[in-house]
Amino acid sequence: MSETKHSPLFVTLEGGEGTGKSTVIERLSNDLRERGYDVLTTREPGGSKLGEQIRVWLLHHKPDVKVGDYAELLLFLAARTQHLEEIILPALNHGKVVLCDRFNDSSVAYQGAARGLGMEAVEKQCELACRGVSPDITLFMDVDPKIGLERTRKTVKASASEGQVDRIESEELAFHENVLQAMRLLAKKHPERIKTIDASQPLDDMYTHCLEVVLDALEVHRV
Ligand code: Z5A
Repeated sequence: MSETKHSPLFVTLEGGEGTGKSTVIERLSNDLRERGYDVLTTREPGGSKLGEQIRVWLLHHKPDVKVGDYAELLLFLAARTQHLEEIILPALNHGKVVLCDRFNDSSVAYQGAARGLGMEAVEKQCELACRGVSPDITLFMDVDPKIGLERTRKTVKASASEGQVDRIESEELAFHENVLQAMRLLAKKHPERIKTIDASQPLDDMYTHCLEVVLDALEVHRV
């Protein structure tokens, strides 16, 4: 539908491991393209070439390479700044719908809350790194981490090409519970932006809710 004009929309998906973010992004991108939207899908850490290199340092580096908590935050933010400048902002400037798997809320929940660097302090650093750019809408996939981690482990086992569990994923359950509580706090703090999705529902029901939220947001941002 090349004639269709629509405004850019920056959508992020947030939540713990195995909460369905990648699955929802893939389905959303297909459905939105069928409806004539120009869609870019991307992820964090990653997105740009530099970001993908940083992803390896952060998630899959050798066990003898130490990454302190603050270094970890700065690496996520370095990847994000590059991702924003090189990929996300140009796509938005071309009027695309950008669907991004994780963004600032992950840093606030994982590094700010679960690593203990402070949620507000990390929120401020994220604002600086992104020069105030923020998603238009965020789908927060809310489910008990035990369920999410179990789903991920099953997926990894079923996939011959995937490696092992990554460095952050292998943190103990309490860490992932802290992440969930922090994301719930963020959803309360930013109710206009962050929409909570019950990710314990069957996949199709969960997806239907996500699609409704995004279509509503597209309607609100319509040219
Ligand atoms: N991190 C950070 O610390 N700070 C930051 O600033 C940023 C990230 C940006 C990135 O991991 C790690 O980096 C992450 C946070 C940290 N670590 N942790 N933990 P990643 O990119 O490798 O992976 P992920 O983002 O955490 O998620 P994932 O493993 O890719 O899962 P997902 O995308 O949310 O879920 P999925 O792959 O779509 O679904 C998993 C399986 O569950 C799959 O088989 C689905 O079919 C199934 N599924 C999904 N939903 C359902 C429902 N509702 N019912 C039944 N089955 C379902």
